[in-house]
Amino acid sequence: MLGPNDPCWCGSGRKYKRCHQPRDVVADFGREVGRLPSELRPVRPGRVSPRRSVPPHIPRPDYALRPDGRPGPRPKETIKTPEQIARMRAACRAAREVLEICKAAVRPGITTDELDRIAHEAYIARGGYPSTLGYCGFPKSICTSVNEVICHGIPDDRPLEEGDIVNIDVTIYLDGMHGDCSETVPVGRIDEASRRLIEVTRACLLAGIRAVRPGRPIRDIGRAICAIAEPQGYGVVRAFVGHGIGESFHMDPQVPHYDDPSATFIMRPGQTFTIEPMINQGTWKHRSWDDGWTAVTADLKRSAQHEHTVLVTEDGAEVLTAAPGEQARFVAGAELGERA
Ligand code: EYL
Ligand code: CO
Repeated sequence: MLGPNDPCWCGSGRKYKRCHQPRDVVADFGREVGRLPSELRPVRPGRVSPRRSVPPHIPRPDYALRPDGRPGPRPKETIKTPEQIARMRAACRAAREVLEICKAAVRPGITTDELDRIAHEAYIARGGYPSTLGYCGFPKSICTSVNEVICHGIPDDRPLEEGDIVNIDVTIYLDGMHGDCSETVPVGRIDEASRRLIEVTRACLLAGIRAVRPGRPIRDIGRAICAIAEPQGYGVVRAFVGHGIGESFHMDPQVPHYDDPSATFIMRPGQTFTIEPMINQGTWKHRSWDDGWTAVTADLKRSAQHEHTVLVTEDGAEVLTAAPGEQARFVAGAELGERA
């Protein structure tokens, strides 16, 4: 428990009483009486339910067989064969199905732990393993990131409230491949600023996908995302990046969502990676909860994220985790009238 004269938790270097304490006192009171609108109340860690089991007939990724949850050596090859791409398509389609099932269950009053249970059963029904379960020790089958939580929120007993926003991040391991996608969705009616945040984040993901083109550096993706977010005053998270994905949950390349001059990796047909911009209403800086997993915005303003797994094609990108009715094939430059 912080005393008034301790340094503030936000890292400003100021005394707590001169910094975030007044706001925290109001927020804690509002939480108790349940009257402050949810956009003014910080999320607090809840109770995490016991680990769910996965039937023995479901094949597991290597890390799920180790006590520390650490993955073994990752493949160096980033270009997938047609046979691997076919298995990626199936895993990504299944991930999308699980995400749609979770989204349909979101309503005021449901706990994020209940969403985790729904997801857990949906993975197993498809013959898949929940990739996050045990990954580096992560305790649950999805990530649920509410309001100012940027990513890696752990499902717990907190009921979702009208006015919240929640990101649900689903990854399945199916037939030897991981497929990864997430969306931030509203809980009931939300305020206009949150609605705009979600919309801008979607535009950022789309801009990132449109920047995928063989022969180009992966830096193009983050540059395109920043060009949408920053002029409108939003912060683009730097600490968490998209990642190559396939037989490994996490492999080369890294996919920054900001304009990173060191992101010189050249995109080639057959590569698969995630694009998963995290966009903040305020600062791009983050803090971590004591649980060691949950990342929140340093100013406690809200954060949204949308994530797809994409395949680099001969002329652009294929979105492997596209929702039903969502555009899946992108030809780079086509919207500019260029030749493919
Ligand atoms: C587990 C491991 C630190 C996730 C993703 C959960 C969290 C924090 C270490 C990637 C890597 C989700 O869904 C993901 N990317 O889109 N690790 C992940 N963990 C974890
Ligand atoms: Co993910």
